[in-house]
Amino acid sequence: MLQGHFILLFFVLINSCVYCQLYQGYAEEESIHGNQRSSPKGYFGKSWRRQVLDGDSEVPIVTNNTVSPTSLTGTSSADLEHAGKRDGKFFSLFTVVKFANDDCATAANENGTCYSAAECSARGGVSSGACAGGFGVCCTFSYTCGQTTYQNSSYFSNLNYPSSYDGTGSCQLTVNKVSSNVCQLRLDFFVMVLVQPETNDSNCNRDQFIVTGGSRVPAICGTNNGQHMYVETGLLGNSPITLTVVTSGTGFARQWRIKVTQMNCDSIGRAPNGCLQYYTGVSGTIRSFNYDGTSGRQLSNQDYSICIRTESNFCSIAYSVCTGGVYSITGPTGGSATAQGTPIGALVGSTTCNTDWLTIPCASDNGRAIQRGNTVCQDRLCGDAFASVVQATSGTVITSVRPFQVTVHFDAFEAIVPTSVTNVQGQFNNRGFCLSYIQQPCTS
Ligand SMILES: [Ca+2]
Repeated sequence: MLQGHFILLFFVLINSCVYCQLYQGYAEEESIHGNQRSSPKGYFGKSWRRQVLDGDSEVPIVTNNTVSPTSLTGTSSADLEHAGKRDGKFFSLFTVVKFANDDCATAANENGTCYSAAECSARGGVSSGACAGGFGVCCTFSYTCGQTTYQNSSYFSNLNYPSSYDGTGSCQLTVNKVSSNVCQLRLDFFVMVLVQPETNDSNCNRDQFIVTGGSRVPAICGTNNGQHMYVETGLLGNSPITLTVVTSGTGFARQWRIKVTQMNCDSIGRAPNGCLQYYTGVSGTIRSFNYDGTSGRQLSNQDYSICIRTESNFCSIAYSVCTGGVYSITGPTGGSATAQGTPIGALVGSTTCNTDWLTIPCASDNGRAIQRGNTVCQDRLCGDAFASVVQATSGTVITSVRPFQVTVHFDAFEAIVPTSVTNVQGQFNNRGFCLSYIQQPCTS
Protein backbone atom coordinates (compact mmCIF):
# COMPACT_ATOMS: atom_id res chain seq x y z
CA MET A 1 0.00 0.00 0.00
CA LEU A 2 2.75 2.37 1.05
CA GLN A 3 4.72 1.36 -1.99
CA GLY A 4 1.71 2.10 -4.23
CA HIS A 5 1.41 5.60 -2.77
CA PHE A 6 5.08 6.20 -3.30
CA ILE A 7 4.84 5.20 -6.92
CA LEU A 8 1.80 7.44 -7.41
CA LEU A 9 3.59 10.38 -5.75
CA PHE A 10 6.64 9.72 -7.92
CA PHE A 11 4.58 9.95 -11.11
CA VAL A 12 2.79 13.08 -9.96
CA LEU A 13 6.11 14.78 -9.26
CA ILE A 14 7.56 13.68 -12.57
CA ASN A 15 4.56 14.81 -14.52
CA SER A 16 4.33 18.14 -12.66
CA CYS A 17 7.96 18.70 -13.51
CA VAL A 18 7.39 17.80 -17.14
CA TYR A 19 4.40 20.09 -17.26
CA CYS A 20 6.43 22.99 -15.86
CA GLN A 21 9.26 22.49 -18.26
CA LEU A 22 7.04 21.87 -21.23
CA TYR A 23 5.09 25.02 -20.50
CA GLN A 24 8.13 27.10 -19.63
CA GLY A 25 9.93 25.71 -22.64
CA TYR A 26 7.04 26.76 -24.81
CA ALA A 27 7.21 30.32 -23.55
CA GLU A 28 10.95 30.40 -23.90
CA GLU A 29 10.96 28.94 -27.37
CA GLU A 30 8.27 30.98 -28.97
CA SER A 31 9.27 33.21 -31.83
CA ILE A 32 8.99 36.82 -30.82
CA HIS A 33 9.25 39.28 -33.70
CA GLY A 34 11.07 36.64 -35.67
CA ASN A 35 13.91 36.21 -33.20
CA GLN A 36 14.14 32.59 -32.21
CA ARG A 37 15.40 32.03 -28.73
CA SER A 38 17.66 29.17 -27.68
CA SER A 39 16.16 25.97 -26.42
CA PRO A 40 16.38 25.12 -22.73
CA LYS A 41 17.24 21.69 -21.41
CA GLY A 42 14.23 19.51 -20.81
CA TYR A 43 13.40 16.73 -18.42
CA PHE A 44 16.40 14.74 -17.11
CA GLY A 45 18.74 17.01 -19.01
CA LYS A 46 17.47 15.76 -22.36
CA SER A 47 17.57 18.53 -24.89
CA TRP A 48 14.28 19.00 -26.67
CA ARG A 49 13.05 21.68 -28.91
CA ARG A 50 9.80 22.69 -30.49
CA GLN A 51 9.40 25.52 -32.90
CA VAL A 52 6.32 27.69 -32.65
CA LEU A 53 5.89 29.88 -35.66
CA ASP A 54 4.31 33.30 -35.65
CA GLY A 55 0.66 32.85 -36.44
CA ASP A 56 0.08 29.80 -34.23
CA SER A 57 -0.12 29.21 -30.52
CA GLU A 58 0.23 26.04 -28.52
CA VAL A 59 -1.04 25.29 -25.05
CA PRO A 60 -0.07 22.10 -23.17
CA ILE A 61 -2.87 20.67 -21.09
CA VAL A 62 -3.47 17.70 -18.84
CA THR A 63 -5.88 15.56 -20.75
CA ASN A 64 -7.12 12.87 -18.34
CA ASN A 65 -9.07 11.85 -21.42
CA THR A 66 -11.54 14.66 -20.76
CA VAL A 67 -10.70 16.84 -23.74
CA SER A 68 -12.43 15.88 -26.89
CA PRO A 69 -11.31 17.31 -30.23
CA THR A 70 -14.89 18.05 -31.03
CA SER A 71 -15.15 20.37 -28.04
CA LEU A 72 -12.84 22.89 -29.68
CA THR A 73 -14.65 25.51 -31.66
CA GLY A 74 -12.98 26.04 -34.97
CA THR A 75 -10.16 23.64 -34.18
CA SER A 76 -9.81 20.40 -36.04
CA SER A 77 -8.85 17.15 -34.40
CA ALA A 78 -5.59 17.32 -36.34
CA ASP A 79 -4.70 20.29 -34.19
CA LEU A 80 -4.51 18.11 -31.13
CA GLU A 81 -1.15 16.48 -30.90
CA HIS A 82 -0.38 14.02 -28.18
CA ALA A 83 3.08 15.00 -27.07
CA GLY A 84 3.80 11.46 -26.03
CA LYS A 85 3.98 10.47 -29.65
CA ARG A 86 7.00 12.67 -30.03
CA ASP A 87 8.65 12.92 -26.69
CA GLY A 88 8.26 9.59 -24.97
CA LYS A 89 6.11 8.00 -22.38
CA PHE A 90 6.48 10.72 -19.74
CA PHE A 91 4.43 13.09 -21.88
CA SER A 92 1.63 10.67 -22.42
CA LEU A 93 -0.71 12.52 -20.05
CA PHE A 94 -0.40 15.78 -21.96
CA THR A 95 -1.97 17.13 -25.06
CA VAL A 96 -0.76 20.15 -26.98
CA VAL A 97 -3.57 22.29 -28.28
CA LYS A 98 -2.58 24.25 -31.32
CA PHE A 99 -4.63 27.15 -32.66
CA ALA A 100 -4.21 29.97 -35.13
CA ASN A 101 -3.67 33.55 -33.96
CA ASP A 102 -6.89 34.75 -35.52
CA ASP A 103 -8.82 37.93 -34.87
CA CYS A 104 -11.21 37.73 -31.95
CA ALA A 105 -13.64 39.96 -30.09
CA THR A 106 -12.77 41.08 -26.59
CA ALA A 107 -15.19 41.35 -23.71
CA ALA A 108 -15.35 45.07 -24.53
CA ASN A 109 -16.24 44.18 -28.13
CA GLU A 110 -12.95 45.43 -29.52
CA ASN A 111 -10.81 43.45 -31.92
CA GLY A 112 -7.97 41.41 -30.51
CA THR A 113 -5.70 38.54 -31.48
CA CYS A 114 -6.08 35.05 -30.07
CA TYR A 115 -2.98 33.99 -28.14
CA SER A 116 -2.25 31.68 -25.26
CA ALA A 117 -2.39 33.52 -21.94
CA ALA A 118 1.38 33.19 -21.55
CA GLU A 119 2.04 34.46 -25.06
CA CYS A 120 -0.29 37.45 -24.61
CA SER A 121 1.51 38.38 -21.43
CA ALA A 122 4.96 37.86 -22.92
CA ARG A 123 4.11 40.16 -25.82
CA GLY A 124 2.89 42.87 -23.49
CA GLY A 125 -0.78 42.44 -24.30
CA VAL A 126 -3.87 42.52 -22.15
CA SER A 127 -6.19 39.52 -22.20
CA SER A 128 -9.90 40.11 -22.36
CA GLY A 129 -12.21 37.18 -22.86
CA ALA A 130 -11.62 33.71 -24.21
CA CYS A 131 -11.05 32.39 -27.71
CA ALA A 132 -10.03 29.11 -29.43
CA GLY A 133 -12.62 27.18 -27.48
CA GLY A 134 -11.33 28.52 -24.19
CA PHE A 135 -7.68 27.57 -24.77
CA GLY A 136 -6.66 31.08 -25.80
CA VAL A 137 -7.29 34.59 -24.60
CA CYS A 138 -8.39 37.48 -26.75
CA CYS A 139 -5.36 39.69 -26.46
CA THR A 140 -5.21 43.41 -27.20
CA PHE A 141 -2.18 45.63 -27.41
CA SER A 142 -2.68 49.17 -26.23
CA TYR A 143 -0.18 51.96 -26.55
CA THR A 144 -0.01 55.60 -25.67
CA CYS A 145 2.38 58.52 -26.06
CA GLY A 146 6.02 57.76 -26.84
CA GLN A 147 5.62 54.05 -27.44
CA THR A 148 6.37 51.71 -30.32
CA THR A 149 4.29 48.82 -31.61
CA TYR A 150 5.41 45.71 -33.43
CA GLN A 151 1.96 44.11 -33.46
CA ASN A 152 -0.38 43.30 -36.34
CA SER A 153 -3.16 45.03 -34.51
CA SER A 154 -2.69 47.76 -31.91
CA TYR A 155 -4.67 50.47 -30.19
CA PHE A 156 -3.29 53.97 -29.81
CA SER A 157 -4.98 55.98 -27.06
CA ASN A 158 -4.50 59.21 -25.18
CA LEU A 159 -2.80 59.12 -21.81
CA ASN A 160 -5.04 57.57 -19.16
CA TYR A 161 -7.74 56.60 -21.67
CA PRO A 162 -10.72 56.29 -21.21
CA SER A 163 -10.17 59.43 -19.17
CA SER A 164 -9.70 62.49 -21.33
CA TYR A 165 -6.58 64.56 -21.83
CA ASP A 166 -6.52 68.33 -21.50
CA GLY A 167 -3.19 69.97 -22.20
CA THR A 168 -0.52 70.90 -24.70
CA GLY A 169 1.62 68.15 -26.10
CA SER A 170 2.69 65.92 -28.94
CA CYS A 171 1.71 62.29 -28.47
CA GLN A 172 3.31 59.85 -30.87
CA LEU A 173 3.00 56.16 -31.63
CA THR A 174 5.70 54.58 -33.79
CA VAL A 175 4.37 51.73 -35.89
CA ASN A 176 6.92 49.24 -37.16
CA LYS A 177 5.94 46.82 -39.88
CA VAL A 178 5.61 43.29 -38.59
CA SER A 179 6.96 42.05 -41.92
CA SER A 180 8.20 43.31 -45.25
CA ASN A 181 4.91 42.09 -46.72
CA VAL A 182 2.96 44.89 -45.04
CA CYS A 183 1.82 47.50 -47.56
CA GLN A 184 -0.78 49.52 -45.67
CA LEU A 185 -2.02 50.53 -42.29
CA ARG A 186 -5.72 50.83 -41.67
CA LEU A 187 -6.54 53.35 -38.95
CA ASP A 188 -9.98 53.09 -37.36
CA PHE A 189 -10.94 56.02 -35.20
CA PHE A 190 -13.12 54.40 -32.58
CA VAL A 191 -12.86 57.59 -30.59
CA MET A 192 -11.31 60.76 -31.97
CA VAL A 193 -12.33 63.97 -30.28
CA LEU A 194 -9.98 66.92 -30.70
CA VAL A 195 -10.48 70.69 -30.69
CA GLN A 196 -12.59 72.02 -33.57
CA PRO A 197 -10.91 74.01 -36.36
CA GLU A 198 -10.65 77.77 -35.95
CA THR A 199 -13.66 79.78 -37.04
CA ASN A 200 -12.22 81.98 -39.79
CA ASP A 201 -10.79 79.51 -42.26
CA SER A 202 -11.61 76.17 -40.60
CA ASN A 203 -7.96 75.23 -40.32
CA CYS A 204 -6.79 72.81 -37.65
CA ASN A 205 -4.61 75.36 -35.89
CA ARG A 206 -4.86 73.97 -32.36
CA ASP A 207 -5.15 70.22 -32.44
CA GLN A 208 -4.14 67.91 -35.27
CA PHE A 209 -3.90 64.24 -36.02
CA ILE A 210 -0.92 63.72 -38.34
CA VAL A 211 0.55 60.68 -40.08
CA THR A 212 4.18 60.74 -41.22
CA GLY A 213 6.40 58.19 -42.93
CA GLY A 214 3.79 56.87 -45.34
CA SER A 215 1.54 58.21 -48.06
CA ARG A 216 0.28 61.76 -47.74
CA VAL A 217 -2.55 62.03 -45.25
CA PRO A 218 -4.49 65.25 -44.59
CA ALA A 219 -4.23 66.60 -41.05
CA ILE A 220 -7.57 66.41 -39.29
CA CYS A 221 -9.09 67.76 -36.10
CA GLY A 222 -12.51 68.02 -34.46
CA THR A 223 -14.70 64.96 -33.97
CA ASN A 224 -14.04 61.95 -36.18
CA ASN A 225 -15.51 59.00 -34.33
CA GLY A 226 -16.15 56.10 -36.72
CA GLN A 227 -13.97 57.45 -39.52
CA HIS A 228 -11.04 55.52 -40.95
CA MET A 229 -7.93 56.02 -43.09
CA TYR A 230 -5.59 53.84 -45.10
CA VAL A 231 -1.91 54.74 -45.14
CA GLU A 232 0.48 53.32 -47.72
CA THR A 233 3.64 52.14 -46.01
CA GLY A 234 5.63 51.56 -49.19
CA LEU A 235 7.16 48.32 -50.32
CA LEU A 236 10.77 49.28 -49.89
CA GLY A 237 12.43 49.32 -46.53
CA ASN A 238 10.97 48.93 -43.10
CA SER A 239 10.91 52.56 -42.03
CA PRO A 240 8.23 53.12 -39.40
CA ILE A 241 5.03 55.13 -39.70
CA THR A 242 4.44 57.69 -37.00
CA LEU A 243 0.99 58.65 -35.76
CA THR A 244 0.96 61.96 -33.92
CA VAL A 245 -1.74 63.78 -32.02
CA VAL A 246 -0.76 67.39 -31.43
CA THR A 247 -2.77 69.17 -28.77
CA SER A 248 -2.53 72.88 -28.07
CA GLY A 249 -4.01 74.70 -25.13
CA THR A 250 -6.20 73.71 -22.25
CA GLY A 251 -9.92 73.85 -21.68
CA PHE A 252 -10.89 70.95 -23.95
CA ALA A 253 -11.27 67.29 -23.08
CA ARG A 254 -9.49 65.36 -25.85
CA GLN A 255 -9.94 61.68 -26.23
CA TRP A 256 -8.76 59.19 -28.81
CA ARG A 257 -8.53 55.47 -29.35
CA ILE A 258 -7.33 54.42 -32.78
CA LYS A 259 -7.08 50.85 -33.96
CA VAL A 260 -3.99 50.33 -36.10
CA THR A 261 -4.15 47.29 -38.38
CA GLN A 262 -1.25 46.25 -40.57
CA MET A 263 -2.44 45.08 -43.99
CA ASN A 264 -0.47 42.58 -46.02
CA CYS A 265 0.20 43.40 -49.65
CA ASP A 266 -1.90 40.42 -50.73
CA SER A 267 -4.73 41.03 -48.27
CA ILE A 268 -8.20 41.07 -49.81
CA GLY A 269 -9.04 43.96 -47.48
CA ARG A 270 -6.30 46.14 -48.86
CA ALA A 271 -7.45 49.46 -50.32
CA PRO A 272 -6.52 50.32 -53.91
CA ASN A 273 -3.60 52.71 -54.21
CA GLY A 274 -4.48 56.34 -53.69
CA CYS A 275 -7.56 55.71 -51.57
CA LEU A 276 -7.47 57.36 -48.16
CA GLN A 277 -10.83 55.79 -47.40
CA TYR A 278 -12.15 52.52 -48.76
CA TYR A 279 -15.68 51.18 -48.46
CA THR A 280 -17.14 47.85 -49.45
CA GLY A 281 -20.72 46.73 -49.80
CA VAL A 282 -23.58 47.52 -52.14
CA SER A 283 -24.67 50.48 -50.04
CA GLY A 284 -23.20 52.69 -47.37
CA THR A 285 -22.48 56.18 -46.17
CA ILE A 286 -19.50 58.45 -46.71
CA ARG A 287 -18.81 61.57 -44.70
CA SER A 288 -16.27 64.35 -44.72
CA PHE A 289 -13.94 64.58 -41.74
CA ASN A 290 -15.35 66.42 -38.74
CA TYR A 291 -18.80 66.00 -40.23
CA ASP A 292 -21.68 67.02 -38.03
CA GLY A 293 -24.85 68.21 -39.68
CA THR A 294 -25.52 70.91 -37.12
CA SER A 295 -22.23 72.05 -35.66
CA GLY A 296 -19.19 70.48 -37.33
CA ARG A 297 -17.30 72.58 -39.83
CA GLN A 298 -15.77 71.30 -43.03
CA LEU A 299 -12.01 71.08 -42.56
CA SER A 300 -9.79 73.12 -44.86
CA ASN A 301 -6.72 71.77 -46.66
CA GLN A 302 -8.19 68.43 -47.61
CA ASP A 303 -7.19 66.52 -50.73
CA TYR A 304 -7.98 62.83 -50.78
CA SER A 305 -10.03 60.11 -52.41
CA ILE A 306 -12.81 57.93 -51.08
CA CYS A 307 -13.04 54.63 -52.95
CA ILE A 308 -15.91 52.18 -53.04
CA ARG A 309 -15.36 48.61 -54.16
CA THR A 310 -17.44 47.64 -57.18
CA GLU A 311 -19.46 44.65 -56.06
CA SER A 312 -20.18 41.74 -58.39
CA ASN A 313 -22.90 42.42 -60.96
CA PHE A 314 -23.07 46.14 -60.19
CA CYS A 315 -22.10 48.61 -62.85
CA SER A 316 -22.98 52.10 -61.62
CA ILE A 317 -23.49 53.94 -58.37
CA ALA A 318 -26.00 56.50 -57.13
CA TYR A 319 -25.22 59.08 -54.46
CA SER A 320 -27.62 61.25 -52.52
CA VAL A 321 -27.50 63.31 -49.33
CA CYS A 322 -27.95 60.90 -46.43
CA THR A 323 -31.22 60.99 -44.55
CA GLY A 324 -31.22 63.86 -42.10
CA GLY A 325 -27.81 64.92 -43.34
CA VAL A 326 -26.47 68.02 -45.01
CA TYR A 327 -24.30 68.85 -47.99
CA SER A 328 -22.54 72.18 -47.83
CA ILE A 329 -19.28 72.44 -49.73
CA THR A 330 -19.35 76.08 -50.78
CA GLY A 331 -21.69 78.93 -50.08
CA PRO A 332 -23.76 80.68 -49.17
CA THR A 333 -23.08 84.18 -50.43
CA GLY A 334 -23.71 87.41 -48.63
CA GLY A 335 -23.50 85.97 -45.15
CA SER A 336 -21.96 87.52 -42.10
CA ALA A 337 -20.28 86.28 -38.97
CA THR A 338 -23.66 86.05 -37.31
CA ALA A 339 -26.09 85.45 -40.15
CA GLN A 340 -26.26 82.87 -42.84
CA GLY A 341 -26.35 84.30 -46.37
CA THR A 342 -28.39 83.26 -49.34
CA PRO A 343 -28.16 79.59 -50.30
CA ILE A 344 -26.58 79.09 -53.69
CA GLY A 345 -27.88 75.62 -54.47
CA ALA A 346 -26.04 73.04 -56.53
CA LEU A 347 -23.20 74.25 -58.72
CA VAL A 348 -21.09 72.32 -61.23
CA GLY A 349 -18.00 72.69 -63.38
CA SER A 350 -14.43 73.82 -62.89
CA THR A 351 -15.13 77.48 -63.64
CA THR A 352 -17.65 77.82 -60.85
CA CYS A 353 -16.35 75.22 -58.42
CA ASN A 354 -12.87 76.65 -57.97
CA THR A 355 -12.32 76.64 -54.21
CA ASP A 356 -13.86 73.57 -52.64
CA TRP A 357 -15.42 70.73 -54.61
CA LEU A 358 -16.05 67.02 -54.98
CA THR A 359 -14.98 65.15 -58.08
CA ILE A 360 -17.29 62.35 -59.18
CA PRO A 361 -16.25 61.26 -62.68
CA CYS A 362 -18.99 61.88 -65.25
CA ALA A 363 -21.66 62.54 -62.65
CA SER A 364 -25.12 62.58 -64.16
CA ASP A 365 -28.69 62.84 -62.99
CA ASN A 366 -29.94 59.87 -65.00
CA GLY A 367 -27.08 57.41 -65.07
CA ARG A 368 -25.99 58.28 -68.58
CA ALA A 369 -23.31 60.58 -69.91
CA ILE A 370 -25.92 62.96 -71.29
CA GLN A 371 -28.07 64.40 -68.55
CA ARG A 372 -31.65 65.48 -68.67
CA GLY A 373 -31.74 68.77 -70.54
CA ASN A 374 -29.08 67.46 -72.97
CA THR A 375 -26.11 68.69 -71.01
CA VAL A 376 -23.11 66.50 -70.64
CA CYS A 377 -22.09 64.87 -67.40
CA GLN A 378 -20.06 66.81 -64.87
CA ASP A 379 -16.98 65.84 -62.92
CA ARG A 380 -16.86 68.69 -60.45
CA LEU A 381 -19.63 69.46 -57.96
CA CYS A 382 -19.93 72.14 -55.28
CA GLY A 383 -22.48 74.46 -53.70
CA ASP A 384 -24.83 73.87 -50.82
CA ALA A 385 -27.13 71.43 -52.60
CA PHE A 386 -25.93 68.12 -54.06
CA ALA A 387 -26.72 67.61 -57.73
CA SER A 388 -24.97 67.17 -61.05
CA VAL A 389 -26.96 70.03 -62.59
CA VAL A 390 -27.40 73.61 -61.45
CA GLN A 391 -30.52 73.60 -59.32
CA ALA A 392 -31.71 74.83 -55.96
CA THR A 393 -32.29 71.47 -54.32
CA SER A 394 -30.34 68.26 -53.89
CA GLY A 395 -30.96 65.29 -56.13
CA THR A 396 -29.51 61.91 -57.01
CA VAL A 397 -26.13 61.77 -58.72
CA ILE A 398 -25.25 58.68 -60.75
CA THR A 399 -22.06 57.58 -62.46
CA SER A 400 -20.97 54.42 -64.21
CA VAL A 401 -17.29 55.29 -64.17
CA ARG A 402 -15.39 52.58 -62.33
CA PRO A 403 -13.71 52.19 -59.97
CA PHE A 404 -16.21 54.18 -57.93
CA GLN A 405 -14.45 57.12 -56.39
CA VAL A 406 -15.21 60.50 -54.83
CA THR A 407 -12.29 62.90 -54.62
CA VAL A 408 -12.36 65.70 -52.07
CA HIS A 409 -10.68 69.05 -52.57
CA PHE A 410 -11.12 71.71 -49.89
CA ASP A 411 -8.79 74.70 -50.10
CA ALA A 412 -7.13 76.61 -47.26
CA PHE A 413 -9.76 79.32 -46.92
CA GLU A 414 -13.27 79.88 -45.75
CA ALA A 415 -14.41 83.45 -46.09
CA ILE A 416 -17.52 85.54 -46.35
CA VAL A 417 -17.95 86.57 -49.95
CA PRO A 418 -20.18 89.54 -50.77
CA THR A 419 -22.96 88.88 -53.25
CA SER A 420 -21.41 91.52 -55.53
CA VAL A 421 -18.44 89.26 -56.21
CA THR A 422 -19.11 86.83 -58.98
CA ASN A 423 -17.46 83.56 -59.87
CA VAL A 424 -16.18 83.15 -56.32
CA GLN A 425 -18.27 80.93 -54.17
CA GLY A 426 -18.92 81.82 -50.60
CA GLN A 427 -17.08 79.70 -48.11
CA PHE A 428 -18.66 80.22 -44.78
CA ASN A 429 -20.14 77.90 -42.21
CA ASN A 430 -19.78 74.98 -44.55
CA ARG A 431 -20.59 71.64 -42.98
CA GLY A 432 -19.06 69.30 -45.51
CA PHE A 433 -21.02 66.30 -46.70
CA CYS A 434 -22.81 63.15 -45.73
CA LEU A 435 -23.70 61.04 -48.76
CA SER A 436 -25.43 57.71 -49.02
CA TYR A 437 -24.41 55.50 -51.89
CA ILE A 438 -26.11 52.53 -53.46
CA GLN A 439 -24.65 50.52 -56.28
CA GLN A 440 -26.84 49.93 -59.33
CA PRO A 441 -27.14 46.54 -61.05
CA CYS A 442 -25.73 46.06 -64.54
CA THR A 443 -28.50 46.37 -67.10
CA SER A 444 -26.81 44.86 -70.12
CA1 LIG B 1 -12.65 76.43 -48.52
